[in-house]
Parts: sequence; C-alpha cells; structure tokens
Amino acid sequence: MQDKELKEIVTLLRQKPQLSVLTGAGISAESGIPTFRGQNGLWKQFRAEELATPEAFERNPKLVWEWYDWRRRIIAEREPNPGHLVLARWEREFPGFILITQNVDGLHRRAGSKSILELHGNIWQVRCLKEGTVRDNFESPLTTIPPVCPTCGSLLRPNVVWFGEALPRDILEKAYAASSKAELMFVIGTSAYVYPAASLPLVAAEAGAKIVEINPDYTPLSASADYILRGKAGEVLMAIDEALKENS
Ligand code: BJW
Repeated sequence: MQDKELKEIVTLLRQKPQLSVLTGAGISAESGIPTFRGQNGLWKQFRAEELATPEAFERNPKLVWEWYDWRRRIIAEREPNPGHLVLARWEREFPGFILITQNVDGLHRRAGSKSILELHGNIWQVRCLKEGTVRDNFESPLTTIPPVCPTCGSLLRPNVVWFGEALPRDILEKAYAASSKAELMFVIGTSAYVYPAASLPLVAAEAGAKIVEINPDYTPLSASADYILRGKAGEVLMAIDEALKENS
C-alpha cells in the first residue's frame, strides 16, 4: 500500500467531502464473481456480441438465458466482501454519499448500501418483452429457460442494459448530477472501458473533484486520477477505513 497517498486520502475524507463512488465488476471479484474482461473474465469464455446484445437475445434467448442463469447461480452462492461492507458504512458516515455501480449482481444492496444508482440494471429483475413490466425474480436455478411472463406468457428478459441500449435515463441523470457535485470520487474495480459509465469520473474531475482509483491494473482512467491505489478493492478499502478510524 502506498503510504503517502493513503495518508492524503484519509486527510481528504476527514474533511467530510461530498463523496461519490463508481464501482465495477472488480469490487465483486473478491466475493468470487468473475469480472468481464481480463484473465478469467466472462468475455474470455463467451463472446460479448453473442450474449450481451439485444440482437443476441432475439437470435437465441435460450442461450442468453442459460448464461444469465449460470451467473445468477454463482452470485446466489456468494457473499458481499469487505469492500462492499466498507462502502455501506461510508454511506452512513458521509452525508450526501452516492454509490454508482455498473454491477448487476446486487451485492452492494446485500451489504447494506441503500443509496445506489444501478447504471446497468439488476440481474435479479426480469422484464416482460410485451408489457415492459419489471419484476423481481430470485429463482435460482430457473425452472424454465427462457422464462415467460406469468400474466401474458410473453418472453421475459433480464432487466439489464446490453450494448447499444440506452441506460435508464433517470438513473443516468442522477449519476451525472452526483459526479458533477462530487468533491471526491472513488473509482473502484472498473476497466473504465464502457461508456457512458466511464465518462462519469471525467465529469467529476472537470467539475473539480479529486479522483481516487482503486484497481490492481492500469486503466484508461489512471492518467486522469489524482491518487492511484494499486490493489484489491476489499483490502485497499479496509486499509483506508482502518486508517480513517485511527486517532479520529
Ligand atoms: C479489480 C479486482 C479487485 C479485478 N479489486 N479491482 C463512447 C465511446 C465509445 C463507445 C461508446 C460510447 N458511448 C457508447 C458506446 C458504446 C458502448 C461502449 O461503451 N462500448 C465500449 C465497448 C467501447 N456503450 C453502450 O452500448 C452503452 N449504451 C449506450 O451508450 O447507449 C447509447 C444510446 C442512447 C440512446 C438510445 C440508444 C443507445 C451500454 C453499455 C452496457 C454495458 N453492459 C454490460 C453488460 C450488463 C449486463 C450483464 O452484466 O450481463 O455491463 S457490458 C459489461 O461491461 C457490464 C459491465 O457493467 C461493464 C463494465 O465492466 P467493468 O465493470 O468495468 O468490468 P471489467 O471486467 O471490464 O473490469 C474489471 C476491472 O476490475 C479491471 O480493471 C480489473 O483490473 C479490476 N479488478 N479484480 C479491484 N479484487
């Protein structure tokens, strides 16, 4: 851990800044949930364009649902890790704290976070293709693949955002607002590759926020970050949280 950077970040946090956090798949990696890109990433085993696009779903809903059912089963067996838990605590300690996540796994909520903007939807929700209604669905494994709407019998899809689809407008607007007003923004466990999510830290930086990146690897955002903590999200967040509590 980089001691000087850690101390400076703790000093900033003690000033109780307007704090926003953007997370990606890397924060759930320590819970045992595969990330998308990288060595054991989901895209190594499956081609993104075959599974995470509306065209793929139209072509083969059963295949796409099998992939989601497999991921839902992995997630259902896993627990939030110390990284999720620290962020849930920070929500209670920092007034105006906003958590923006690209993750669909629901682990932030399970860790106790409440003020969450889920940019890419939630894997535990389904949407009727005909009626557009959204429902929770925690059945794992699914008994019928592809699942159908209990009221009209039409095909259900996962309530997530695929490539080429617009992000939910109200959520995206809130995420831009939270980024513009942030004084400090943590960007944790994202390759910063997928837009518009990747533009949020740039909006925050442009508006004057200090940016802290937590990631074991270099990302396109690294060049614009004020502080870079190279390491695993859970370990780094625990270290910051412990330092924050010392002599406070
Ligand atoms: C650790 C760690 C540990 C490992 N601790 N860290 C502008 C420029 C260029 C392209 C575009 C643009 N605007 C839009 C586009 C197109 C496209 C896009 O961005 N393409 C890129 C590939 C270039 N964007 C879209 O299509 C978006 N839609 C859109 O813009 O619509 C416009 C529109 C408007 C009006 C009408 C119609 C359209 C939609 C994007 C949807 C993304 N969907 C997915 C799937 C969600 C559902 C599902 O889960 O199945 O979202 S793709 C996938 O990538 C998923 C993720 O949320 C997202 C980001 O991935 P993330 O979280 O960063 O994960 P990884 O795996 O990439 O990175 C993990 C990181 O963790 C790594 O850095 C590791 O080092 C690190 N790590 N262990 C900390 N222990």
